[in-house]
Amino acid sequence: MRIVVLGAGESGAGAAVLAKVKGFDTFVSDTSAIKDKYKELLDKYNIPWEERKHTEELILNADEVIKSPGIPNEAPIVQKLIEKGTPIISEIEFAGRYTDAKMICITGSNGKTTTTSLTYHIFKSAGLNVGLAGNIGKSLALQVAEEDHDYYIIELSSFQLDNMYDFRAHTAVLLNITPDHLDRYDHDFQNYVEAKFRIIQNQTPEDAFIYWNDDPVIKKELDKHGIQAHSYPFSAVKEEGTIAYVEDNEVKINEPIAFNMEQEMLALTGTHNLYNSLAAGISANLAGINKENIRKALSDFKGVEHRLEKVATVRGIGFVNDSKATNVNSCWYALQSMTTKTVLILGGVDKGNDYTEIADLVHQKCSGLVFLGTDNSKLHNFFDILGLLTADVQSMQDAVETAYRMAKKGETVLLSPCCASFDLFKNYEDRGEQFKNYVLKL
Ligand code: UMA
Ligand code: ADP
Repeated sequence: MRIVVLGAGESGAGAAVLAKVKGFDTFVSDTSAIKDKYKELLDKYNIPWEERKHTEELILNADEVIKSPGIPNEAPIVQKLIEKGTPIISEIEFAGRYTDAKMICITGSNGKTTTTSLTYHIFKSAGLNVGLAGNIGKSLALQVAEEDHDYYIIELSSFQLDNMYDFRAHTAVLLNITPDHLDRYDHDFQNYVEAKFRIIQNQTPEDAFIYWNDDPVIKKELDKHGIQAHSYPFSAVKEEGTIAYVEDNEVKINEPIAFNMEQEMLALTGTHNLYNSLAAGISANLAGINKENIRKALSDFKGVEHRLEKVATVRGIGFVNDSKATNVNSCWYALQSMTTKTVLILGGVDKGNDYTEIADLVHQKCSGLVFLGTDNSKLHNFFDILGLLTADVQSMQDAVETAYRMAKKGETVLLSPCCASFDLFKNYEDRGEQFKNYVLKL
């Protein structure tokens, strides 16, 4: 049987290794130059590959194709495969066939990486044999091929969920659904919602479905989807049906084993991180990890870089890096978690943002705004009416120095841009790194 893998990045290279190890006639094709580290991996396993092209004769004869998540269905080669009726699956679907490990899968529009990392931290700290995989940057397939874990904590993007059919998540976590990636879903939000809900397909009554009870989109969809798994809804406060929440400053999880801890002991702050901590805590509770271990890990987690990351305090002014806030909703949560007056640095490539969502919080919490982008006109049009101190900058060095001058002692400078970074930076990591470097030079 011939398996062709499209794309030779993290996902494709891992899938190819697993296919080869399982004895398939395997071929890898990529339209760009393949990175050296993936070439070396493919060569180590004697897997034939091609780069800078998709040769139809070598691809259309596949019995099954594993498509990397970054390749859209509109790609001509994918269209030809669809016409031919060749099964196209994702790397996660393929890897799921070759492991009996318990799969804890996490999706949502915001909070995936944080919740996945935190869940992994709890399992790892409790001494379980656990792997971290998926959209977080590590292919599941390579780990299934080369390692042997009892549990996998897997971050799933909607792109990965798109080509999943028989895969079963033992624990599925759905954090929230807000518009994102609509360019890949015919600009129809419902298509994106359906992709997210694929996380619960094939679940049985022995499985668990953990979700945020207050998400209007999730609530609306629940009835449609015939939930088979046992449900574990959570929310910030006790509500009808919720099994995890905060009451009297205590985090409580009632099922399957009663768990409680002081809210102020949670390492991650802000309402959004309460949700992430609850979702991770329920997943750990379900795996039978004892209360002491869950409490300890929820309180000593170091956080994930570029997500509300405390950088330093310089002459009484705090600096927080939230460069991963590439949409308005994530900036809303960042501002909401601020406990002091804030100078907000925002701007970049606007994906059709509506800033109305953060207007009240900006008005309440901000003492100044620094617009960081090549074109700040939309920001001026929206925020100037608030009459706050504002400044325009086009480099991170200027942004940090300007915000530092604007902020008073006891205030916080927050980088939470609401926008993608590609106008002035390589990516959000580069933006966050530069922010931290210039803060440390103050
Ligand atoms: N390519 C083709 N033919 C095409 C188009 C692209 O061969 O027609 C090739 C590209 O040249 C490239 C490869 O396909 O070499 C790209 O594959 P990819 O974009 O799927 O990237 P991978 O390195 O395989 O990483 C993917 C995920 N990337 C995306 O979904 C865009 C990684 O998520 C994930 O960690 C990895 O699989 C392992 O599971 C990253 C991501 O940015 C973190 N995700 C998006 C996000 O978080 O917003 C969804
Ligand atoms: P993802 O992997 O889904 O992009 P991250 O954990 O990387 O999510 O967080 C992305 C951004 O969203 C960060 O700026 C973070 O502060 C914010 N965020 C984290 N968790 C949530 C949540 N549960 N709801 C809304 N925003 C969140």
